[in-house]
Amino acid sequence: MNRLEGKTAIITGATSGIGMKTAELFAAEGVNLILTGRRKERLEQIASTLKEEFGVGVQTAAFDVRDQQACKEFVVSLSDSIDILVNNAGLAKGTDPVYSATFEDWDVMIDTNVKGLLYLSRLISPLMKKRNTGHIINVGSTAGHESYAGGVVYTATKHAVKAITESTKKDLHGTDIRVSMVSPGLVETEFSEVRFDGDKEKAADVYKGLKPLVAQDIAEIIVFVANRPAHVNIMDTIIYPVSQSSATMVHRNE
Ligand code: NDP
Ligand code: 8X3
Repeated sequence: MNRLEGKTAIITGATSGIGMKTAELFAAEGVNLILTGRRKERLEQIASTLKEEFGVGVQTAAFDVRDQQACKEFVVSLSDSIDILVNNAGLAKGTDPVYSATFEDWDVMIDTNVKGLLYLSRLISPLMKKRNTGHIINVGSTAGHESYAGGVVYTATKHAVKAITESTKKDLHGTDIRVSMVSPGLVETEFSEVRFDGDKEKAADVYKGLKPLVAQDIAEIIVFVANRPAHVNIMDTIIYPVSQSSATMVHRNE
């Protein structure tokens, strides 16, 4: 049953990977979209494709979620009521240990994955509260359930997303607003290229010898979570590829 038709969703980080695929699957369900990310041209291209293919409304807003003022201006500019906020924008930078990682990488991850997600939640949740309806879906990670060497700050940010999701649910206790999290393992997107500063070979090695998840696998879960009956609040879903059993247990064919 499609309960999503005619709803309006904001997706952060819709220029690639999980966010872009979620936009497509929502559009196929008749959801009107507000797509965000920093790469303006990509956003415009994606919007025009989705409008043409699915006949839904698609607006775009290019801004950096780390910029609190830009987040505020974005929310003030909204003309439609927001039914769904998918807090997906995020990234990892590097795999260096605590004793040699760069402060810059830490700032980027904390400012994007934690503060950016918080800014949007802080700004959109009052609008949902006023209407007593809405759904905030945060993209966490298996790294929010388990820490690993080389992920001191990335795993910390995703543990924070888990805490934020749970506290947000509790802050909105007694309202009809739903709060969920989706926690993927290894998904082949631009994620590893970003993590390794554009080093394609290093990025490809992450998925070598296994069949990783793809963006579609996670987008389908996000749509499923959003499409439950109004009284059903899925708190979290953990999704691994079958060849992964933990952050470090990854079975690879030689
Ligand atoms: P991608 O790199 O393909 O997509 C990341 C998206 O986030 C892009 O659209 C990017 O847009 C956006 N983004 C990054 N930084 C900012 C910023 N400062 N302001 C606005 N937008 C930003 O990776 P994924 O699709 O894999 O990642 C999506 C989410 O999924 C992230 O939160 C990631 O942590 C999480 N995740 C990914 C996993 C994986 O293995 N791939 C596993 C578990 C979780 P732009 O560059 O245009 O700004
Ligand atoms: C991304 C998955 O294992 O690279 O969140 O941390 S992992």
